Amino acid sequence: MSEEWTRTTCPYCGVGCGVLARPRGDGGAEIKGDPEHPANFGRLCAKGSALGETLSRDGRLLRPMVDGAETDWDAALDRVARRFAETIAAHGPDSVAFYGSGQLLIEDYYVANKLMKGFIGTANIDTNSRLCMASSVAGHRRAFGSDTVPGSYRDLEEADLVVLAGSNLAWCHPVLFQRLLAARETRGTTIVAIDPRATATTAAADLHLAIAPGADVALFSGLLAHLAETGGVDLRFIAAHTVGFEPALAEARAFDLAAAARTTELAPEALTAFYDLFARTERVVTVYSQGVNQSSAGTDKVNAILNCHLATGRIGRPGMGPFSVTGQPNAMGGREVGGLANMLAAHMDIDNPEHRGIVQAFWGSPTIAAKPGLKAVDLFRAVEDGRVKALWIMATNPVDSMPEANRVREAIRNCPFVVVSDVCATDTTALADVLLPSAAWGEKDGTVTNSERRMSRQRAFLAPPGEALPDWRQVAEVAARLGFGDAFAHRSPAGILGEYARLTATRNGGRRDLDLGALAGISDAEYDALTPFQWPRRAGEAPAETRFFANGGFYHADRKARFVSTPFRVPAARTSVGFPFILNTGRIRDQWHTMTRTAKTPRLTGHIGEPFVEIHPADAEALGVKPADLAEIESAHGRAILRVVVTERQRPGSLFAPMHWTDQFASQGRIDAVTSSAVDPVSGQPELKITAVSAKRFQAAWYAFAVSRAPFETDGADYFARAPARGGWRAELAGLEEPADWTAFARKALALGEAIEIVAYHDAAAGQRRFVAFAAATFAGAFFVAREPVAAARAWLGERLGERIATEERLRLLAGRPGADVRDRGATVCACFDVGRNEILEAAAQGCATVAAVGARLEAGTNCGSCRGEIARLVGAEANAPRPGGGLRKAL
Ligand SMILES: Nc1nc2c(c(=O)[nH]1)N[C@H]1C(S)=C(S)[C@@H](COP(=O)(O)OP(=O)(O)OC[C@H]3O[C@@H](n4cnc5c(=O)[nH]c(N)nc54)[C@H](O)[C@@H]3O)O[C@H]1N2
Ligand SMILES: Nc1nc2c(c(=O)[nH]1)N[C@H]1C(S)=C(S)[C@@H](COP(=O)(O)OP(=O)(O)OC[C@H]3O[C@@H](n4cnc5c(=O)[nH]c(N)nc54)[C@H](O)[C@@H]3O)O[C@H]1N2
Ligand code: SF4
Ligand SMILES: [Mo]
Repeated sequence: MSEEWTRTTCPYCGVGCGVLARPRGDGGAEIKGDPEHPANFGRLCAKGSALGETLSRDGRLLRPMVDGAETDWDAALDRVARRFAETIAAHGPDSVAFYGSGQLLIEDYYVANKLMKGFIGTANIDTNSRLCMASSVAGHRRAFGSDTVPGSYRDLEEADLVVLAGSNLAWCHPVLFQRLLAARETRGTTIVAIDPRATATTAAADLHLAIAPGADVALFSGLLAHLAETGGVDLRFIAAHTVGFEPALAEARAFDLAAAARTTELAPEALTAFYDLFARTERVVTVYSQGVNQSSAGTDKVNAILNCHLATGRIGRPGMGPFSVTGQPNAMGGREVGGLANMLAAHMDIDNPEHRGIVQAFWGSPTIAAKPGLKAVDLFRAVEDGRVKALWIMATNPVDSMPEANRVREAIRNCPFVVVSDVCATDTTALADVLLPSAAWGEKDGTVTNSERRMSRQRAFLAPPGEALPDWRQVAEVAARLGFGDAFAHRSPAGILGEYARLTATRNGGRRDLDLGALAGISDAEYDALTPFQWPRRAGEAPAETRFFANGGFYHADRKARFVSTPFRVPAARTSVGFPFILNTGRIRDQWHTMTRTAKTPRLTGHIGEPFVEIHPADAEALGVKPADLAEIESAHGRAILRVVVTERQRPGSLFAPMHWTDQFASQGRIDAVTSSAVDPVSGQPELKITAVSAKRFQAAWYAFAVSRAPFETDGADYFARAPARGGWRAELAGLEEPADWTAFARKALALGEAIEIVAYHDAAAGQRRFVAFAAATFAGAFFVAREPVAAARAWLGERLGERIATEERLRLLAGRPGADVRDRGATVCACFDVGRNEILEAAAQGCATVAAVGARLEAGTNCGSCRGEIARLVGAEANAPRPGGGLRKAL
C-alpha cells in the first residue's frame, strides 16, 4: 500500500466528512480531516479523529465459516447459493429475505437490491434504514412525490433561524453542528431545539422546547394554524406549486394555542415565542432526525414540518428549507439505489408499472418484484413464523438494534438458514449458519451519499486481513452461482457505479430527481479521481451546488407538492400502573451504535464507559434510587440493568437510556430487549423513542470496580459492564449475593492466570475488600468491593496498568487513589485532546472561567467542539459567549 495520504470518507455519521488516512505500518493509521472536502473543510469529530485507533484486527472475522467451522470461500458461497435456491424452489421467492444497512456502500447495496428484486424476484430486501430514515422517506414522497432532501449544509450557515426537531445534532452530527455554531458567531442565528429532554444540543440553543414525548404533530400543526392566522403564509407559492392547503389547514386548526400548549405540555408563552419567530424569519431551516422519525406518528410529524415550509414557500432557497439529516454514512445512498422494501431502484417506485418496465428492461432480468416486500419489523415477524426460511444479514446487528430484540434473536436462532456478512464477531454473527468475513472501512472501495446528497468516495488504504472480501463481491458471487453470472459480471466497484448511474438516467428526462447521467459508464481511472459532488448531475454536467423546489417542480405527476393532513395521534405506548414510565432511547457522543468499532479505543470509552439510565430527581426519590445505584428497567418485552444518573435534564415520568450496549460489553445493557416494535402505519418505522416501562432499584448486595490487563471473566456477577482502559480493561460489577470466597472470585474475574501476586486488604466494618494484582512487579489488575457503589480513581487506575510499581507505591494502588502530588484525570470530557473532567475542574479552580480560557490552557474543546457544552457546565459558564441576536433565552 502507498505511504501517501489517501482521500476517503468517514464511515460513521451522515455528515460524511472527508478524511485523509495514511497507514502507520502497525495496522493502524494516521487520520486527519480533509481540508478540501465540502462537508467538513478539514474538521473531524472525536469519533472521526479516533478512526486510526479502531482498525486493530482483534475480533475481526478472517475466514468464511459454515456451521461454526472455518472453510474456504467456494464452499461457503456454494452453500449460500444452494440453500437459497432450494428454499426458493420449494417455497417461492418470498420465502427468502435480505436485511442490509446504511453502512453498506452504494455498490454493495446496488447489487444486493438488483439480485433480490430483479433476479430472485422478491422485494424482501429491507435495511436498518427502516429504523432510521423510513418516516422521512415516506413524508418526502407524500409531499414532494419523491424522496428528495431539498437543501445543502450551507443552508444551516445562511439561515437566521435553525429549528432542531428531535435532533441531538451536537452529539450525532458534530461537525455540522460546529459549522452552525461558527456561522452563528457572525450571523447571530437563533437556534430552537425541540426535545423532551435537555441535551448538549438544547444547552446551546436560544430556546429549548421540552415537548411532551410524541407531541410534535401538535406543535407544528399549531404553527401552521398560527402562520395562516397571522398572514405568515405565501399565497403565491401555495397557489402556483401546491395542492391541498385548505384541508390540511382545517385539520391543523384543531391546534389553537391552548390546544397546542395542552398537548405539547409547553407554556403558551414559549409556543408563541417560537411561532412568532418562525413567522417573522424568512430564512428558516428545520432540521429533523430520530425524535421525529422513530415514532408511531413519524410520517405525520415529517409532513407537519413540511406543511409549514410549503405554506411559507421556504424551500430550496439559500438558508431555507426542511432538512432531514441522515444517520449513517450511506443511509441516503441506500435510499437512492432502492435498499428499502417499498422502493424499486434509482428512486423509481415498485408500484409504478412504467418504472418496473424501465428497471427490468435495463437489467435484462427474468423477473421484477411487483409488490412491496416486508419492512424490517414485519420481516423479522415473518422469520419468526416461518414464512421467511432463508435470511442474509449484511452490515447490521439486529440482535442488538431491532426493537423487541430478544424476540428477533429467537426468530433468527430458529430460522432454518442464516447468512451473516460482518467484519467482526457480534451478537448477531453468533447465530449465523454461514458467516462471511467482509472487508472493512479502509480496506474497500466505493461511494457513499451524505445528508446533503453529496456523493464521495471511500478509498482503500489497507489490505483486508485474512480472506475478507468486499460485500458487493460476496453478493455477485452468489448471484453467479444462482445462474445470473452475466448480470453480475462486475469486476470493480467502478463498473457497478457506472451501471447504476446509467439506470438513474434511463428514460429520466427531468421526470425523476435522481439523475447521475454524468457518471454513466465511469471508468476505473475516473472513479479513482472522483471528487465529492452533489446530485443531480446529469449527462455532461460539471459538479455544482444543487437545491430543489425553489420554483416548484415537484415530482408528483402534476409537478405540484401536496399538503398532507396530519391529525394528531397519541403515541402507541400507554403508561399504566405496571409500566408507569416512558423510556426514550438514543445516542451518546463517543459511541457508534452497537460499539463494534468505537469501543476498541479507551479514547472513546473514557467519556461514558457504562450503560446508564437518566432519571429525574423526583422520580429517583420516589423509587428510592440514588446516583450511581443500578436500576432494572423492564417492559412487556424484556429487561435491562443500567447505572442510574439522576438529573434534571430528564422530564419527570420519562427515562433515557443509550442504544449502544451489547452482550459483548455488559450483562444486561441491550436496551432494545426492552423497546417496543409499535410502528408508524405509513413508513413501518418503529417507535424506538417511546416504550412504557417500570423502573426499580437493583438490590445489589455488593458493588465492585476492577481493572485488569485481561478482558475479564464475568461469570458469577449478576451485573457487569466492561470497557477498554488505557493499559487494559476496566469493569463495573455487582451481585445480589456475596460469593463464598472473595479472593478466588476476584482472581477469576481478573482473568490473569495463576502467575500473579495478590495483595489484599479487608475492612470488615466498612464492608470493603481490595485486591491488587502484580505480575513480575508490574501492576496487572485491581478489584475493589464495597456495599455501596465503589469510590476509586478510575481513570488513574486504568492508566497505571502495566506500569512497574515500586514497593512503597503499592499501598497507593491498594487505596485506589493517587497521592496528593498526582491527579486522577477523571472521565474523559474532550476526546480529541484527551482531557479529563478533573483537569478541567482544576483549570476552573485556577481561574479559567470560560470555555475559551479552558481551551487556551488545555486545548480541550478546540477541535471538534462537541464537548464545549460539558466544559461550560464544569466551569460554570454559559455554553456560548454572548453574541448578536442571542437574547431570546433571557427574554423568556
Ligand atoms: N455519536 C453518535 N453519532 C451518531 C450515531 C451514533 O451511534 N453515535 N448514529 C448515527 C445515526 S444512524 C443516526 S440515525 C443519527 C441520529 O441522530 P439523532 O436523531 O440526533 O439522535 P438520537 O439520540 O437518536 O435522538 C435525537 C433526540 O430525539 C429526542 N426525542 C425523543 N423523543 C422525542 C419526541 O417525541 N419529539 C422530539 N422532538 N424529540 C424526541 C431524544 O431525546 C434525542 O435527544 O445519529 C448518527 N450519529
Ligand atoms: N433503542 C434504539 N434502537 C435503535 C435506535 C435508537 O435510536 N434506539 N436507532 C436505530 C438506528 S437509527 C439505526 S441506524 C440502527 C443501527 O443499528 P445497527 O446497524 O445494528 O448497528 P451497527 O453497530 O452500526 O451495526 C453495523 C454492523 O456492521 C458491521 N460492519 C461494519 N462495516 C462493515 C462492512 O463494511 N461490511 C459488513 N458486512 N459489515 C460491516 C459492524 O461490525 C456491525 O456489526 O439502530 C437502530 N436501533
Ligand atoms: S461528524 Fe464525526 S462521525 Fe460524522 S462524518 Fe464527521 S467525523 Fe465522522
Ligand atoms: Mo440511524
